[in-house]
Amino acid sequence: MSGVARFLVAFLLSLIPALSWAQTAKSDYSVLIDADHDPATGCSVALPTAGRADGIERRLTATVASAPQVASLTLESCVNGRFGAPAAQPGAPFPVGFNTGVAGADVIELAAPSGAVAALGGTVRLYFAARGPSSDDLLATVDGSANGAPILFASSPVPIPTLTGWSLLLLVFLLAAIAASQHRRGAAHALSVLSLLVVLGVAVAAGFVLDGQVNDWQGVPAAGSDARGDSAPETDIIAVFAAQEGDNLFFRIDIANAEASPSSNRPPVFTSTPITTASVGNPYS
Ligand SMILES: [Ca+2]
Ligand SMILES: [Ca+2]
Ligand SMILES: [Ca+2]
Repeated sequence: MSGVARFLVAFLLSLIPALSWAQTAKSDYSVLIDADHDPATGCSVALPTAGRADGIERRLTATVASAPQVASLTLESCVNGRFGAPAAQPGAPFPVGFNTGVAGADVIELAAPSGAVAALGGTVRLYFAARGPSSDDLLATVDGSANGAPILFASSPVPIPTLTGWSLLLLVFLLAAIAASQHRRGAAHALSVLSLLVVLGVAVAAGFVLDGQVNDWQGVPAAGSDARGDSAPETDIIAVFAAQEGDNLFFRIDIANAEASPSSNRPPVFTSTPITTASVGNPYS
């Protein structure tokens, strides 16, 4: 082999670690949807260490290939026991929220048309999964325990309109007027007004944006929470959220430290050691 050929081979070999790193450094954050709340129908999703979820009809996945961004958002449907080709969802790329979540967790947001996930008005069971190059986590119940209650999400039978501008101001005015008129009528009325205000709070918080910021989640309680420290930080699920706005479903997965992913801290480094070794003798022999 000539010196030039050896040089080229050594150079190509030196690229292998960087290439393999680039291929394995991404992390997937998924909402696993049991659309008919029946574990006997759909696909099984098994994680290397965190367990498995059965009966999954849809899998919505945010892929973080190079933090701080969600590079792609895809929706897969289970057909005859296998997931079909992933369908790209609009919105990506968009930022991961750093330290904007529960207890300073990082935030991954996801969204999909509700009609593509389940029938409006239906109740679905949700699982949340995080999978990185060497770690994973799964939240299957509201508190992460084996015997905990399932995470159920009931979508509204009719799309919830987003209140903006004058319509929102009008609603505020009407509620204020109702509250004033009911003030002297006792606790029951006060409670009904309070319920209306809670609904208003959700309406005000609406206007979801896939940006890693959580102001749009104001007033939306966590759908589930999981132990911290049961996975590597970049795949450690802390809390999860679900909400409906209009014809879309929005999800949020709080991760202990998504920026701990090697993709955010360690850009590929091309080592020069093999090249030096190959060319030390006589590169022209
Ligand atoms: Ca099912
Ligand atoms: Ca947001
Ligand atoms: Ca966890």
